[in-house]
Amino acid sequence: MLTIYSQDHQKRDAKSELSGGLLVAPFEKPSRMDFILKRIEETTLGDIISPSDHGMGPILKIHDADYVSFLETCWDEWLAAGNKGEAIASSWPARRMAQKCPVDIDGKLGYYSLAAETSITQGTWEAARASANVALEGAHRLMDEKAVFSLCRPPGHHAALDMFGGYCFFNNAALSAQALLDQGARKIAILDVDFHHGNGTQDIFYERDDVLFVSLHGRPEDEFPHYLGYADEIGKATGEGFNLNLPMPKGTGFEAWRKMLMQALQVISDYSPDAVLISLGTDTFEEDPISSFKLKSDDFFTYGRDLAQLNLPTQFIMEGGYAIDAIGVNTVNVLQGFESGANPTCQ
Ligand code: FKS
Ligand code: ZN
Repeated sequence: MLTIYSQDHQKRDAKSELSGGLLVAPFEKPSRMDFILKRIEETTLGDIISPSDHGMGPILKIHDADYVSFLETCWDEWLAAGNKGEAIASSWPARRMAQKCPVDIDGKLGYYSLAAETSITQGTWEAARASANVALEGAHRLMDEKAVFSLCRPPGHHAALDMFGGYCFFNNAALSAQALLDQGARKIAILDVDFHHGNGTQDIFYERDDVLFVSLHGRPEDEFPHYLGYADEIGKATGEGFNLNLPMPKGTGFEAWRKMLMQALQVISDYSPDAVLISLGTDTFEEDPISSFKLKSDDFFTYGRDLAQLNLPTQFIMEGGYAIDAIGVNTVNVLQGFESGANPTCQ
């Protein structure tokens, strides 16, 4: 399988994440990519290529222009205001307050974010742009390849039209889905298997029927992003019936998870899309430090093979996964499982 990767992700190297009342070293760190790359090389999964620059056009089809310029200038504005640490939001336009974007950088940070754990730092913009290019290059390559792996970092599925947070800035899966439609696809399915609900992806396509969004995740009663991901969110207007949430309780193991996956695959198959995008987070692993499902390393291979049953052009887009020692094996297991299912003779 072809992998697309840019080392520019390293420019996102935040020092602080607000967690448990402390500023800790971020879980979403550059070395995650090193472990995945090492495993790709060990297993000779296939070539690794760099993306070309797809420009701002595709990004502006998904994200609000003022939000995009906020991301570009945030760090400089934060410094210009005399701040010493990383840019972190600390107030929000909550219920019954005006939903107007302020001029002050503290006000803007809250206006354009959904959570406080994610700081904006020098280099975040460049890394987010590179990650978007990795996704967009994958969409482009899917014209000739049966399957591609966009090794995106920073991740994307929490990012919405005009919001960052949950370590995400641009919604890489949404960018790719839109690019595929613009290349001539009629319908795209996005299957989000990250432990966390892909609130951004859901929100972006909520009123559309040309992108089906299906997500398996920790239920919002228990888990981040807390305020979206319920089973009764089924889409709206033209999009009604094209959003499926499959929330699961803490402690969910592979057997129960796989039953939900089968349901997801049936719905996707009935939709008969031209391609499927997998928002691939491997934070469903039993040892993940911030999640609560119980998948084991072998389970990732098994479900990778299940995904091949769809028999569709497939783009894997990297999202979360924080058990650093196992992230390479778990992630590549999905890809190898997929290949074993796509070519049953080369097991
Ligand atoms: C733990 C609080 C965790 C933030 C969780 C962010 C998850 C990000 C992700 C992505 F794929 F986007 F990277 N709060 N006490 O894994 O969904
Ligand atoms: Zn996650």
